[in-house]
Amino acid sequence: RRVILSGIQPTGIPHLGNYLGALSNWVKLQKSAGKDDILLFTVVGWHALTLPQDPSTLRSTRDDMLAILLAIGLDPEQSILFHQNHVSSEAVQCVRLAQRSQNPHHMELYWILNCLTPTGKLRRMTTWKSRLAASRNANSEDEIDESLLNSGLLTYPVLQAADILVYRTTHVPVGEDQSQHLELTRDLAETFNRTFKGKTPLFPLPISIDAPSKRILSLRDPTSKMSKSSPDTASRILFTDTASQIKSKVKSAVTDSIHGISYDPIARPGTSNLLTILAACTDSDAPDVAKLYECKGHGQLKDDVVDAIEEMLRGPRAEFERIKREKLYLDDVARRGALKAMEHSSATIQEVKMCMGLA
Ligand code: AQP
Repeated sequence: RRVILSGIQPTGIPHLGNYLGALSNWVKLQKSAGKDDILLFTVVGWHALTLPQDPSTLRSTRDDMLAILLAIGLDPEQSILFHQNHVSSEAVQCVRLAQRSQNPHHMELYWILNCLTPTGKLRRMTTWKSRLAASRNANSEDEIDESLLNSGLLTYPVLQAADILVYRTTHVPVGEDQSQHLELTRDLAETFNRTFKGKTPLFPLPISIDAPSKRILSLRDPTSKMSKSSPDTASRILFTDTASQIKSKVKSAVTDSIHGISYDPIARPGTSNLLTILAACTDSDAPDVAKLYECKGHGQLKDDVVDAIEEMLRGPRAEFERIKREKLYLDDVARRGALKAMEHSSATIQEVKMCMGLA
């Protein structure tokens, strides 16, 4: 039986990169899941706190993110949809009523795993190194000053490991950018199993489900990825963008002045990014799409990219607008999801505590 888990931070409305690189794969996984598979998709509010968040914005973005998961076709009857932080607070209230144990599961396991993680290993994470580099650029000093960064940024890969292991997840759909974190998760699972020997190893070593890697780049700076937190709003297409917003952002996307269209991510990152987007929207391969445009110009390519994105997003966008007004329904989905998730995580936490002498 496969236990599959993935999550998204409620740090803003998801963009085309989140959709093509992650969310659309979750829907495919749901469609192809066997009847014994357990699928868990979570809005990871704890992770969002590694960067400053405005509380009222965070509250509404968390709701929006759940509405988006429903709007794209994730079905709460087939997949467990939940807020990561509910498994440690709101759901506890329900569980208390049901006279079941109360456990802040993700956070408890996070602390336990933190205590098994050498800090040197976390400092070698490429995500940490790029945060350090970004902080150095922002301060334009040669010395890298770690003291400017909060410790959550250093240790959040351990929280990801806890998210995965607390459900004894066996398969994780991750992109290339997350493979180092999954490796850490496997190391921690192995360390735990070795250190606290039970009759059988407590944690499976989760493997990645190869999600076809569709890294979508910024429309303004195609050397960096499209991101929710980039200050330049024209750099990303949001899930909620209207047809005219999509058009103006794609039309102003940075490309190059080379004649004709070809797929060459190194020499032509902007043009190749548009081809990647067009290919992903139409379920084809970017190099194949490029051949169709060999003799065409950037104007034609951009027009077709605009049409393909609008065609793909129109339905889910309308569905999101409808679902987001149904606050009671959203709360109910979140509550039921958290309870179902806790059924799995509470058994893990109890066994972990038994193994460690904490029960
Ligand atoms: N540009 C991208 N192309 C393809 N996939 C992407 N993902 C993110 N950006 C791209 C994938 O989306 C999933 C959820 O991401 P997340 O919100 O949990 O965190 P993130 O990777 O940090 O995404 P953002 O948009 O860059 O958010 P901020 O700016 O808040 O940090 C992940 O599977 C991720 O790989």
